[in-house]
Amino acid sequence: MGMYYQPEIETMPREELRDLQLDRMKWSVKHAYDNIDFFKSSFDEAGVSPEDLNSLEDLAKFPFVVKQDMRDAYPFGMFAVPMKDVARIHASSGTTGQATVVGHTKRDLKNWGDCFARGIAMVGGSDESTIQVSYGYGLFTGGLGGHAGGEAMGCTVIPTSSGNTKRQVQFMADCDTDILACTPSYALFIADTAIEMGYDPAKEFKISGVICGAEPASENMRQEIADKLGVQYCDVYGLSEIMGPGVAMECIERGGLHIAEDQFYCEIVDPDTGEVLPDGEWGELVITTLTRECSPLIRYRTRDVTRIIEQPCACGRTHRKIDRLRGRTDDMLIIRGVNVFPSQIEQVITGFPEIATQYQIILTNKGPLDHVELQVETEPDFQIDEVRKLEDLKRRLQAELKSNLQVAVDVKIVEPKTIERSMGKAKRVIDKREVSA
Ligand code: DLL
Repeated sequence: MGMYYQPEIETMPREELRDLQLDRMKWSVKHAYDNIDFFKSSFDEAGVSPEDLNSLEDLAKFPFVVKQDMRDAYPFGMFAVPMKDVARIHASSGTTGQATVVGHTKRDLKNWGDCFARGIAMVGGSDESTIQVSYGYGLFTGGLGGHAGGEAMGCTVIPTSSGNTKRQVQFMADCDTDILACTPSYALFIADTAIEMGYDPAKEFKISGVICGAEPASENMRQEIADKLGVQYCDVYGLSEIMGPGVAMECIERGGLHIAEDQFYCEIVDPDTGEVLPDGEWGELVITTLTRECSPLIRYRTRDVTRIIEQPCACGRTHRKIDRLRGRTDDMLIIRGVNVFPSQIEQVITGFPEIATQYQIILTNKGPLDHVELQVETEPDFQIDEVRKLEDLKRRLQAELKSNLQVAVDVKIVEPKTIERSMGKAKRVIDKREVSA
């Protein structure tokens, strides 16, 4: 077992950890009930009160809170502390509807930094490491979350934020970056840019770890990033409503992300019935914050699909893991009645060495029938002008997609670098379907 950032918490015996969780959960539930009107009315309506919580399992008696509830409370209706104690606010992008605002006290920010710092330790980082934070800074939680983690660990932090990709590469090369934190799509873009600039980052750069999250990445995409940069890949999960990056992070053993269980209690529920599912079953992740002062959330429905993995981890950490995220219940595409996650499409295309990892799905409909176009790029060394080879590639890819997804996909192969690159979360799906009356 290596050196950990907070070993006394991360390797706590499970019984002790559960006791700690229950104490904190009692505090959090009461804190929410006493200080936030929404929780008072929602608990009252469901006929439960904070006194009904006597075991961790009792939490299932409490009602859920969803994103819309937070929107309705915009901007500060769900804050449990007076404004003078609010050190910072963040907001979700709000591309669909009203943004949601989340507040953090000083202590909330400290806990957040500590959570992210555990991930830095998971990729072998220490106070001697240099971390380059290439998540966007601002209302999005990636930049400042990664930044807080680097500072908590005592790293040298390079706050490049996202954008200006050649300069990102230059900093990595010149400042001996050890750890890069950014979205997987941006990590790949940075790696490709470095290669284009004539570097072999896996050999020439000091970098040894990436902390990537904010969007799903297929196994092959992770492998491509790890190979091109020559790094250990740590998947980091989080969401602005609950905190930001650092809710769960992946250690060197892989096979799932350790939940920061001293800070968050996770349940998996059936997305349709809301019933709590046993460990190991796939369903929707529901999170309860255990320590948050400004924006406590009791049973927040994330819409993210995963499962809990309970076997002990060889790294020594006792915090349970969630499996890598499959996608969101609301990202799931229903194409001709079939459920399809964009990540399934990604998994298929990354199995074709001739095809680059960038892709875009364009959905249209003619009458009642959905039409799916998948745009993919060839790798730069593929002879795209050889028509027969191209036709053959297209046919094989279409067949593979059809057998994996059970849906016909119209593949359009385009030249390298045609599809727009993302410096944050990639936009994989363009849905132009008109809803029929
Ligand atoms: O994306 C926070 C974050 C920043 C996480 C940087 C990791 C790294 P939001 O913008 O609120 O917050 O989006 C949260 O992104 O509900 C998931 O659907 C998705 N997501 C986050 N991390 C992962 C991951 C940030 N590791 C939403 N794998 C979440 C897959 C992820 N999806």
